[in-house]
Amino acid sequence: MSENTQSSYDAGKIQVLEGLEAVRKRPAMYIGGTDVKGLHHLIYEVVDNSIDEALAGFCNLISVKLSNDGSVMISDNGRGIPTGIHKDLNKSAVEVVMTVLHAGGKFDKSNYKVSGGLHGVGISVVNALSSKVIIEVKRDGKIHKQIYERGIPVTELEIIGDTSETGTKVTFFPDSEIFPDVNFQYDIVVNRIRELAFLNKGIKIEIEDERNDKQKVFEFENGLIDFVEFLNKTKTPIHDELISLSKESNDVVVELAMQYNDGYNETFFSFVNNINTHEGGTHLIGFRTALTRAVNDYIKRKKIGDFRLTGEDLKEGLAGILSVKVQEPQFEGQTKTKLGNSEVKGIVDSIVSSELNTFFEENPNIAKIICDKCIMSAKARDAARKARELTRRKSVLESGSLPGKLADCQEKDPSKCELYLVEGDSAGGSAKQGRAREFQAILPLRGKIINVEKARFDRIFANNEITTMISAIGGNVGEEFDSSKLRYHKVIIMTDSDVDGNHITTLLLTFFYRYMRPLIEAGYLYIAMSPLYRVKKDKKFYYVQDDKELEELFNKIGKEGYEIQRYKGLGEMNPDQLWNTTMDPDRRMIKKVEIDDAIAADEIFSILMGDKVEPRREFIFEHAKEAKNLDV
Ligand code: 0RA
Repeated sequence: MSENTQSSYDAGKIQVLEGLEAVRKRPAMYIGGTDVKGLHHLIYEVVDNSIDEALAGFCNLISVKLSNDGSVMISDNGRGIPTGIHKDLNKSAVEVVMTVLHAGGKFDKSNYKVSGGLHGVGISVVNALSSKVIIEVKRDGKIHKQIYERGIPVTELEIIGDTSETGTKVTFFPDSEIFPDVNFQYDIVVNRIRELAFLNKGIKIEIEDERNDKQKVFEFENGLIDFVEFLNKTKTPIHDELISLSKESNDVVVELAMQYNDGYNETFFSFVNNINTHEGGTHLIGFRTALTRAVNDYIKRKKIGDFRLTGEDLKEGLAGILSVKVQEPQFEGQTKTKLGNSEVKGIVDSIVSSELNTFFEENPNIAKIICDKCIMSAKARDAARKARELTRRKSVLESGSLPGKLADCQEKDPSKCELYLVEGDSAGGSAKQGRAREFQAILPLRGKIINVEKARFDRIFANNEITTMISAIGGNVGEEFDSSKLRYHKVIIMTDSDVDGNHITTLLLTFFYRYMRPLIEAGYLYIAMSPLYRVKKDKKFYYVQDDKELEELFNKIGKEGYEIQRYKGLGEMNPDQLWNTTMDPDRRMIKKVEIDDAIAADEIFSILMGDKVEPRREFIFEHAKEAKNLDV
């Protein structure tokens, strides 16, 4: 090795170490965080590389295995990472991919890389954040293997056998020095892998969980069409044939599948380069513009009536997926899930417009069904608006006055204020007496809360409990939601821990999910965990949430000389007890409501609260162990 090569080699080595060290110091910058989400991101990062290989046309099988020893193995039948020495960096291409940040593009720039745009940082980040990685490459007739620890190679790239196959296999152990919890959850991985299989038709993706002996295989011949059928599985479609298209223009691939159902909610998800664009963006605007215009034009052309529909009118009962693939996506927004590329709007608009016009002309029956549905939605919206205007004076919603049932707090700064939504008058009374009135407000809910999954907004907003809640919380609902008008930054659902209580909690969660989702996304919605038992021993009180905790307490304090009280409901607690157990910020347990996976959440709410019985039975059967108290 010449002196010159030696020094550039060392320089390269130092750069690699600095790069990997940076990843270990600030993992959040590369994978978003070290929570459960960040942990699972490691799997997606590797799988994305295999998906890229498949999209380039060289791979059609990807396997993921969650193993007993805590590792994850991801293998594919692609070309295999090149094993030859990279001239500039003086090491094998495998080692470059494994140790250099953003090495992906260093090989063939011609490659059409679309997956993994969100973080898209590459396998080197997974390597840096794993206590150990084993990589095996089958290529050029040989099996090559190398081992890394915390990003640093501990063996050479060795040839360990012969093979006639090609492919890449990555096995990694997430580093417990980085991740507080290194337990992978089968359901989370399954949901993402299913989604990837829907979005990239023809790729077979297998998952196996050795720890619980579970496995699944996903392969969808019809891609997005299968995806929309999956979304509508828990609903009742109003036309048989789906609308679908797949077109490319100016290097942007646009794919769409949609189908209306008889429900009132929209179940529409948009993706850019396989990433769920929760915050929407130019592609979604292009789609909505085209859909609204196509339906309005059809209504006019066929003289169906004198209506001018808005984008809102077209959402009712719409299930669909819009998936675009863009060469250089610009992600914006708070969570970097909003597409910013302005050129994409026009491209999607023009493709969707021309395809929809053709579809409507060729399928007049379906076109008519969709127009009728949207017109009905527009009429209901119009009637609701007129009714509101007539009763404006009386309406709590618009008068700006607060509901009489609300016991408000003294503090006015929303970031310091809490609102307890309390089941029943008796618990409401105790909560009003027991609370810290400076910053805690109480709203007792006594009437029936409407099931928003089965009603249109006109009926929903005629429901007393719903309107009082909306005016107490401030910030409005739906399209008009404005977080700057919220009166509390903690809204805490407090119900009994029994069947009725769980039912009310689910009804409230469904309402917040469908009509105030930004409140959940901001992390402002909580569930209070009230205790089931109070144990008294040696003049000390212990509050425990369930039987398991009770067992643990007995292990600690012994099983003799104690008194035990089982709480039947919140109403049985006196104001002091309620404060001590469930409301005192220093002692209470509250659970933040989070939606990690909007598609799974939609499925759960429509299963639990929708009107199809069969999926509900299946769901309860599958989840019976986790949710003994689930009442539907
Ligand atoms: C660099 C270059 C080539 C393929 C890959 C990387 C590659 C990476 C991964 C990661 C997981 N599976 C993968 N499969 C392939 C192109 C190789 C060539 O030109 O033959």
